[in-house]
Amino acid sequence: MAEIAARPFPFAFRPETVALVVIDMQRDFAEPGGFGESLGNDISRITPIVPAVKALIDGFRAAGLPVIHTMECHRPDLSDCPPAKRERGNPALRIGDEGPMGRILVAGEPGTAILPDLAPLPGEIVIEKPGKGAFYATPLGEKLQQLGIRHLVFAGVTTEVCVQTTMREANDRGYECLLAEDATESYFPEFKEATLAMIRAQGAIVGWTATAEAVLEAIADA
Ligand code: TIU
Repeated sequence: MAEIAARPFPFAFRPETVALVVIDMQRDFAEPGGFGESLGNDISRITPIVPAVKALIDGFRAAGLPVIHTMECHRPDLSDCPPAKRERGNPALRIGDEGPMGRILVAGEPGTAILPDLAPLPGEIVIEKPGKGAFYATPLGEKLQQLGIRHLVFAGVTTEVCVQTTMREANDRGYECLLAEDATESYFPEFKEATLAMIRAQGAIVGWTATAEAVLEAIADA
């Protein structure tokens, strides 16, 4: 077993059963005129994590380990978008509305694309997801089973929404989950800190947290 220096205690994993899951590093959450800004958020908080996310992606690729990308988006006819999700709150632009980067959170539009520095390589798994969790209404579970994956390292945005939801889904499905602390971000710094704390509380009730550097050291040694 290899080990990542993590909190609340070291994260043991087998190199042949670990994958990186990069959650929703899309223009819609990081650039002006996208979904994140339409909800009233300070989107400038997101791009500073790109170098750490990129370092993780590069490290997993260099080690020959799977990199899985997710994208929150909906079909053009919005048949997979519950009205409750579209009607929630008082956003400047709703899901499916035409914005400066195309239709908000609609698959195939410029705004839903993954940030260019973090773009998937041909052959990497890309999961389009209609919900906050990446297992709900997607083939992610089957893909992980096919690959024999048991340990998941998470990065991406936002910490307390899509990342935490997916980690909880994964935890309930029996995966050992670790979140890279400096490769995830929230629009609310206090929510990020609270999420990291609640994940590792109670003896890693949801999972572990560690720096991207600690993950990369362990991957390189494994
Ligand atoms: N609003 C917010 O914080 N997040 C989302 O809507 N989606 C993701 O976290 N990807």
